[in-house]
Amino acid sequence: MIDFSPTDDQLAIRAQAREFAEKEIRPVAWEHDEAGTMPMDVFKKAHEIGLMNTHVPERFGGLELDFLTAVILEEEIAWGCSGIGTSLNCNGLGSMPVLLAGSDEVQKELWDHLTAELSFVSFGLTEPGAGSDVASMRTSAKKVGDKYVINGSKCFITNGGYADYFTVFAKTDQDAGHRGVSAFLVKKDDTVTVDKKEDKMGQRASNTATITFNETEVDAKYLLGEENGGFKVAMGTLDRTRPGVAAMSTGIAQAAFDMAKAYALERQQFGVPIAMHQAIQFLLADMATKIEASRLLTWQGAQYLDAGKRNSLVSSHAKRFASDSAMEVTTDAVQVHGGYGYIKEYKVEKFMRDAKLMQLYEGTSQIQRMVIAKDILLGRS
Ligand code: COS
Repeated sequence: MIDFSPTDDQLAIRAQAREFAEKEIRPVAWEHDEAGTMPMDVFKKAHEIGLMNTHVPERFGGLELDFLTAVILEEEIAWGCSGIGTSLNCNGLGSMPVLLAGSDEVQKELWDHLTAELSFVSFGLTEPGAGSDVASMRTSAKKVGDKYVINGSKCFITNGGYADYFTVFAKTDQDAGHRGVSAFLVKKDDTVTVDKKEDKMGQRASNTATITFNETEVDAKYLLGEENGGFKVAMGTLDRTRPGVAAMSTGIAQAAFDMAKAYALERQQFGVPIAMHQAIQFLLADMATKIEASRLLTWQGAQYLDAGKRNSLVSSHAKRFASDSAMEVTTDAVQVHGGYGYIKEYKVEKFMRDAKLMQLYEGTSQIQRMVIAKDILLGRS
C-alpha cells in the first residue's frame, strides 16, 4: 500500500516548524535578506527547541529523525525563508560525511560539539576550478607520519565564515581522478582562513564564503572512510541531502504561491478580483500542480532512504523537478502580481531570487539530468 498521509508525529513536527517559520523567521527574513546578515538569534532558538541537528544519532544523544520527517520539517522552514533555512539545515550536509564514514570517536566529538550549543559544520567540496566536475579538485592532503597536511581553497561554502568544523575533500593522489579523493573532518584553527564572503543575488541571510587551508594538519583518525574513497562519500552525502534541497524548493514555491493566491483574491481589475479571470486561474492551477508533484517526489526521495534503498535516481528526479518548478512558480507568482511583483515592497520578488540558487547548489539541474540519464541508461539504481 502507498500512503501519502504523514503520521501524527510528522504532523506535529510540521506544525512546530510552520509556527517557528511564521513567528521567528518571517518577521526578520526581509531585513536579513536586504542586509545580507545571518540571524544568529533565530538559529539559537532553533537550536534550543531541536529544529537543528535533527540527524544526530540517538546513541549519541540526538533526535535521529527519519529522512521523511526531516524533509517535511525542511519544507516548512524554507517556507519562512530559504536563506535562513539553508544555513539552519546546513549542519546536515556538513556532517553527513561523518555520519556515513566517521569512526565512533570522531562522530562523538562532532555530535557533542554541535548539540552542546549553537555551532556550525560546513561541507567543503567545491573549488574555484572544480564545481560540477568534482574529481578535478586541486586541494591536496599529504600524509606525513600519522597526520595529513591539507592545502587548498574551497569556495561557495555555506556558513563557511561561522563554522568551526569542516568536512573537506582533498586529493591524496593527484593523478587518480575520482579515485584519488579523500574526505576529512577538520577542526578550524589559525591555518584555516576565511577569504571572501559572497554578495549573493538571493538567500542573502545565509553566509557563503571561500575557505583556505594553509598547511592545515589533521590527525589520521579524522580521515573519513578509506584513503582515496572520498568521492563515494561525497556522492553518498549528496544522495542523502538532495531530497532536503527538493523540500526547500517546495517550501519556496509554496510561499510564493500563497502570496500570489492572496493577491489574486484581493486585486481588482475589470471590475472583479483577478482570481476570477481564467488567465490567472490557469497560472495558479499550474503552480499548484507543480508544488504537489515536487512534494511527492521529495517524499519519495526521502522514503527510499528510510527504507535503506539507493535513491540516487529518485533524489535527482526530486531535486531537478522541485528546483526547476520553484523557479517557474516564483516567476509566475511575480507575474500574478503584475508590475507590483517587480517592486521590493511587495516582497514576492525575494522568492524568485531565492529559488534560483536551488537550481545551482548541491548539483545543478544539468548535473541532476546527467545522473538521471546515466541511471536510466546504465540501470545503476
Ligand atoms: N553513490 C555511491 N557511489 C557513486 C555514486 C553514488 N551516488 N555516484 C557515483 N558513484 C561512484 C560510481 O559508481 C563510480 O565508481 P567506480 O570508481 O567504482 O567506478 C564513481 O563514483 C564515479 O562515478 P561517475 O563515473 O558517475 O562519475 P562522473 O565523474 O561521471 O560523474 C557527477 C559524477 C558529475 C555526477 C558528480 O561529479 C556530481 O554529482 N557532480 C556535482 C557535484 C555537486 O553536487 N556539487 C555541489 C557541491 S555541494 S553545494
